[in-house]
Amino acid sequence: MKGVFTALINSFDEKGNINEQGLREIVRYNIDVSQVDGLYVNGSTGENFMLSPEEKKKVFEIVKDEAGEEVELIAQVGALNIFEAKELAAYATDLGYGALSAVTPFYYKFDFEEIKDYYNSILEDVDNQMLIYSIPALTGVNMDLKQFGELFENEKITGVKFTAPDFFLLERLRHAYPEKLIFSGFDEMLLPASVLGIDGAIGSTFNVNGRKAKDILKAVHSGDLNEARKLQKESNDLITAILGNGLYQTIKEVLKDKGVDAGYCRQPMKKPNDEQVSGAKEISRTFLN
Ligand code: NGF
Repeated sequence: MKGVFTALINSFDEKGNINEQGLREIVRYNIDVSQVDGLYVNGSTGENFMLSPEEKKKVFEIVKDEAGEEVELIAQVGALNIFEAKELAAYATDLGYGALSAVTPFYYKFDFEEIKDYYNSILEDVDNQMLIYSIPALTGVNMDLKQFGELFENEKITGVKFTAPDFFLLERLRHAYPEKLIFSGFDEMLLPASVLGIDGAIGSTFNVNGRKAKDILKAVHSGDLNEARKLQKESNDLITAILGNGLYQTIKEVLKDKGVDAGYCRQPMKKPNDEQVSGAKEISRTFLN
């Protein structure tokens, strides 16, 4: 469980139904072309929070069936309905997912005891490891070093997907918990995070830019910071262009330009307009040739 993991994009048809063939093609592209080390399935990028429990299970099944043992798989099972989260955790574990992850519970202002109870409950009947999915910008849940430490007391919680620009906390976590896995979640900050000793990264743009992300990690590990800076700058030119054109829509349109049936986003996310489609084609040909 180390290295570059793609936060897997999903494929929906015109009507918003899961496009199985498209999802399989996305998995293949990530393994064969982006050459990532693993896939993070049903995360934010997979439009998880707009799927029904049955659809989430279907996505877990399709991805496992297509990827087999070729790469590591992490199943994001977090849900506000604790029974759903537990059911998904058992389901993904039975399918052979090597790790679970669960977003911190959001919307209601849960206190820390409630958050801790959520993780311990998801894990009580399941024989698998768990990465906490911390993304304060989207959940509003900010945990401090001590609180992470309390969650880590559960031995099944083996790490965190840390999607925050707080490098002070990241360094403190690395120092305090050298045995836990830390994955960074912002692709544009991969270089500074890797200098601080993360074990890997999980990100949306790796669907199309996974090889360069791996090269950034390699450059940092070999001590070649000039090369790492050059690669991060190139990646950030791409990420700036993607964010400016609509994040998920653009990743899907870039994949389509590469011959992958990445489909559309699900409502209420919009379909891309003509300008976004041509913008994505230009991004694909300018940055990803
Ligand atoms: O899309 C977001 C929203 N963040 C992703 C990633 O952290 C999400 C990040 O790659 C994720 O891992 C998941 O799908 O569960 C950004 O898209 C990227 O750094 C561009 O800003 O914050």
